[in-house]
Amino acid sequence: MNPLLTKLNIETVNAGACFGHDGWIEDSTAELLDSINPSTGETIAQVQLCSTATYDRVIDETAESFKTWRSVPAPKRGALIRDLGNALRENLEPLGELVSLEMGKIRAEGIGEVQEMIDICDFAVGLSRQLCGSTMHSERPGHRMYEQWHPLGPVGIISAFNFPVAVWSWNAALAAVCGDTMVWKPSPLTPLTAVATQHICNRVTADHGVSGLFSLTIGDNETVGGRILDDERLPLISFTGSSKVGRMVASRVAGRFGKTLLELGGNNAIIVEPDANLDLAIRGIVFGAVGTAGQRCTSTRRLLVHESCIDEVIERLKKAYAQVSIGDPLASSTLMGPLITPESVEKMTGVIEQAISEGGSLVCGGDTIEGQGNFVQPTIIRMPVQTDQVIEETFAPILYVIPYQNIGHAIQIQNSVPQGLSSSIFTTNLLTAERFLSATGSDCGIANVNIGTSGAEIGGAFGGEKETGGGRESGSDSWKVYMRRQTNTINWSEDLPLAQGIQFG
Ligand code: UN1
Repeated sequence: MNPLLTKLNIETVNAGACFGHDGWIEDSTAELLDSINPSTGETIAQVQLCSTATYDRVIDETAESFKTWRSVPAPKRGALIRDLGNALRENLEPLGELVSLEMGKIRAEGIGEVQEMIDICDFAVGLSRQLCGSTMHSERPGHRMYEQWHPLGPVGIISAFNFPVAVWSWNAALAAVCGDTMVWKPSPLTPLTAVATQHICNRVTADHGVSGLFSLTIGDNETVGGRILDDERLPLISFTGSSKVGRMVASRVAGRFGKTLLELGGNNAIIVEPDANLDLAIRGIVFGAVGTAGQRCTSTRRLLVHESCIDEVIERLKKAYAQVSIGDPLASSTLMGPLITPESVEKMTGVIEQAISEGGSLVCGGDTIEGQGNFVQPTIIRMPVQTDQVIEETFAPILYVIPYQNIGHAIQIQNSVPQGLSSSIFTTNLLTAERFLSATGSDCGIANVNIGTSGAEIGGAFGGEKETGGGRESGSDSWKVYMRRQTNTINWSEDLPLAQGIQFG
């Protein structure tokens, strides 16, 4: 057994389905899923894939539990999430290291991911006393109008490999304080971090005498994923993944009038103006493009540079890229770990070839790294214009650098992609910054000034427009999607006046 699992107090990792402390469902006939270390190709552990019967059992428990959880006062629900945050604090290092081991992001980012889980728990605890509705003035005498927010129901959470636990927590912490129970289908590429997180949840819910609040079903996309999408018992499906799959998810869930919260592809650009502080810009670009080996939804994929400074920016980036140490994500000197699968490496190679055939010239990188693991070089390609390949999201550390003539032109290039997640500008000119943030500026859900495209804090709403899917998770008022709104009109008069002044009879 991997020592990290021992540190996390996990004796058994086999079962792939669970609905609480006494709710692990062992199935000796189940197919096994390998959790593979992307740095070595070796199997870390095996997890049972959830069968149809097991899936149904878990959802029954999750739906049953909703009937009691929805009536627990919201601040009491917050107390459970406070304890979850504390349990995550206690497990910050081993869980963060497990994220690095299984997903391949470097240790600092693995721990950062667990910190993000702790942060959203803290946010949700405060929120549990602020699930506020509005009051409105009725047009009728002796009437009062207001709205209130009720728990919605059990939520299906389908998460991606790149943030194997944090994105679940954004949904889970909010859904829990909103009074919803939930079932989680993690990416089949990262089952082990999900099992570890479920164990942590189980200890906390057991302390509170709660079962069926956080449930787990590890399975393939069709058996478990498809069932979740079609399951009438789940009024909301939160899906993180590609725009292609998200399009299918949206229409399939809409077909049964379910709600979706979609976090799909990004093709995020940084604009560098001639007056930018280039020291800051270079650091922001390298973190955005190389961090997490380019496998964040928010990774910087396009760099739009004013033609007057593009040569200097490229030269400085080339130097910075030469310093990027690639290797074991758990080694303290490493800045970039592997890609998640050998297929991702193959995809990256093909995309680089295609970009070059569309007129791109390789500035640095471009190669895979021989030996064990899915290691590649971070790559910069200078493009004369934004070509067909550039407008597609590739989950790899490829940065396209494109020149522009003026800020209007830069904004036009930046918005001319199907995705609309994150964007940023480096400038010291107030007017340019404001123009970028205005209604005629960036069309993305996230627009930053003098910081990069990735690494958002949990306090703001996270998500984007167009093919990014329109969903908002995490901070601000994202909680509303996990609740149902009810408008109430109360007549405390002795009369029955109708709205719009209608006289009836
Ligand atoms: C993702 O890539 O799916 O803003 C989420 C960021 C992180 C979350 C990314 N806080 O880069």
